[in-house]
Amino acid sequence: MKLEQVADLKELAAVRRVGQRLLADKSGFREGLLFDFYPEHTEFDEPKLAQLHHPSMFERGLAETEIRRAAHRIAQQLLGEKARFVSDSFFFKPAHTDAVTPWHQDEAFTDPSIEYREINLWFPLQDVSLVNGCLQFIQGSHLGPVLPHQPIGGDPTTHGLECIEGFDPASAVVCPLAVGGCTIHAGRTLHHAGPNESDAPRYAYALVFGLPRRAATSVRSFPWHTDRMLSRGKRVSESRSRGGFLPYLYRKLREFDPTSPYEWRLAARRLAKLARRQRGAE
Ligand SMILES: O=C(O)CCC(=O)C(=O)O
Repeated sequence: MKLEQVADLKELAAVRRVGQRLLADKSGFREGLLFDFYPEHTEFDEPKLAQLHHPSMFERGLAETEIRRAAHRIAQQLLGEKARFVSDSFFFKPAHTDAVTPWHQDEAFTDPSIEYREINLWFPLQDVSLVNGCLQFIQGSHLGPVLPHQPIGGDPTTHGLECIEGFDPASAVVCPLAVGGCTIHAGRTLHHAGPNESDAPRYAYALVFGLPRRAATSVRSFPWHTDRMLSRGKRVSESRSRGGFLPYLYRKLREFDPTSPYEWRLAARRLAKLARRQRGAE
């Protein structure tokens, strides 16, 4: 789905400046929240497709934008009154890159035992077209299952996932969009973006909203999560043991919905896992 003219252009320009600054400062790198979809260079100097997850943890002003309020209202119209903010992300694709955003379903990155009922509102921070990598979608894919994925190119050190079968890329719906608009996709919507062949970097700001999580109704396995060797994962654990645990806890508490018994079960499961890890470390 695509909506035109939903966000104020001045505010989007300010959001873009925040994104540029955070990326230039490599904010979130030490915490594992800034990473490249493609294999990383040690210093993160030339990312091909960078994602900064939870930028509003670093720039609190992002939590107070009219864009976020408007996105929340749209999410409530689509999912119901209980829709809550889940996360935000900046995406950065440099100029003249042949790196694509591979075909993927966002749900492929998640825990298969949990049913996520989420939507992603993706705001380009400049006009986007096929030339600089607008999003493309496979119509109706949100109604199907999570399809088989693998780390990009089968390389276990790669953070990005690519869908490897079960769809026809030739049937893609291309979504060029003027700045001010957004596309909306669900957790299982197959999506992709081509290379950025333009002279300017391509920035996007994505906001995810969701209903409280539930137990998946069928037994699923996402084998592409096994045997990964992610530099990001290492940075996450190092940062948590260095004191980054408190911001992590704060974020989790904000996401937590106390009215949902399943969210309590998930919290207990996570605490037990942390305790096991702590005992292992002693
Ligand atoms: O901006 C991009 O190229 C990727 C965006 C994306 O995959 C997402 O927001 O789920």
